[in-house]
Amino acid sequence: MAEQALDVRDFDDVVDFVTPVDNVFVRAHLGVPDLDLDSWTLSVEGLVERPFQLRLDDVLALPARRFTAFHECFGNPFKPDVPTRAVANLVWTGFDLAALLDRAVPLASARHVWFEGADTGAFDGEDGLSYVKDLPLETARRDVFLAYEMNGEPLTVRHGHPLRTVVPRMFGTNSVKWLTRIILADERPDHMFTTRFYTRVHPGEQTARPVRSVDVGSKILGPQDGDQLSGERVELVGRAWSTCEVVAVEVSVDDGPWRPAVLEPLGDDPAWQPFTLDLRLPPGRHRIRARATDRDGRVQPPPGVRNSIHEVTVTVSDAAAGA
Ligand SMILES: Nc1nc2c(c(=O)[nH]1)N[C@H]1C(S)=C(S)[C@@H](COP(=O)(O)O)O[C@H]1N2
Ligand SMILES: [Mo]
Repeated sequence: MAEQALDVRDFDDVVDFVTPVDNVFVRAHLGVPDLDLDSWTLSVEGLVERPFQLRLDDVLALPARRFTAFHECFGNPFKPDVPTRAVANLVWTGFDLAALLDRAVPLASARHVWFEGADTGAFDGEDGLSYVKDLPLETARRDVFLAYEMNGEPLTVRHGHPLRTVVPRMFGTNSVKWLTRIILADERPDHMFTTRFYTRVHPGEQTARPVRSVDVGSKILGPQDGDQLSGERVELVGRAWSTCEVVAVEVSVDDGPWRPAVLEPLGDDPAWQPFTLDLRLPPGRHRIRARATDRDGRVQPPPGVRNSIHEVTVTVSDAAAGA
């Protein structure tokens, strides 16, 4: 039951720089809520001098900004080491959380910001849950964005209508959909999605940390796994992303040497970076792998880890011989 609710819809990868809304993965652990927009409010409460509530019109009237950011799911919380490679790149419109914090005026005792969505239900045997995430106050002030549009259109119901958080360069689990409450507190919430799931122990560490900053990653979007190709000349196309700029993507065919792909530099926005490489593949089956390295020196690891090197297997038909 709970696992069913994880993937509400399959998605097909496309090579577009901005992922069309219909091709974006959907995650809803408690199901998709049915909201009444007339009564919807966003409240800012807890350890603040001036708690307040906003209606949708108030939200839409705030000064807006827009940017492009990649959006990546951490993966199945029950299988944190298994790659799911659910990633998209989206244009978000909205405003910074900082504007709301300035208006509410956090008390000196406020250390954490909790974000709660309107969806409620059961997960992993516990009923009556809501979806809650949290960030340290300073991180939230710097990084959290509140979005009401995806790709220039109002958020669809599945993607969090009318308002969600977006936290660029953090895993999608931190971006709370159907947002209704922002709570300032002096401690972290002990909750299904904050301290039980979506935590991990990093190599060389003993204690689990919440799943926040993304790992370095890359994905081959063309050709796709299982493709039958009719020509020997193949343009490999993919995308790479990390918490900082990806400085190299290397490609290996059939266990051959790693060759550098042509990689676009990171622009002003926290978007993903396209890479391409022209390949010549003789007829037969071929395994193509891509491996990204970021400016901090992090490299995509071998299989067994959620962000392991991405590989696809394609077949070039015999008819292509001599083409
Ligand atoms: N309220 C709420 N927000 C949520 C979730 C959820 O189940 N409920 N799932 C999270 C997870 S795990 C991910 S990856 C992203 C997915 O956003 P999307 O469905 O718009 O792609 O939403 C996050 N925000
Ligand atoms: Mo996720």
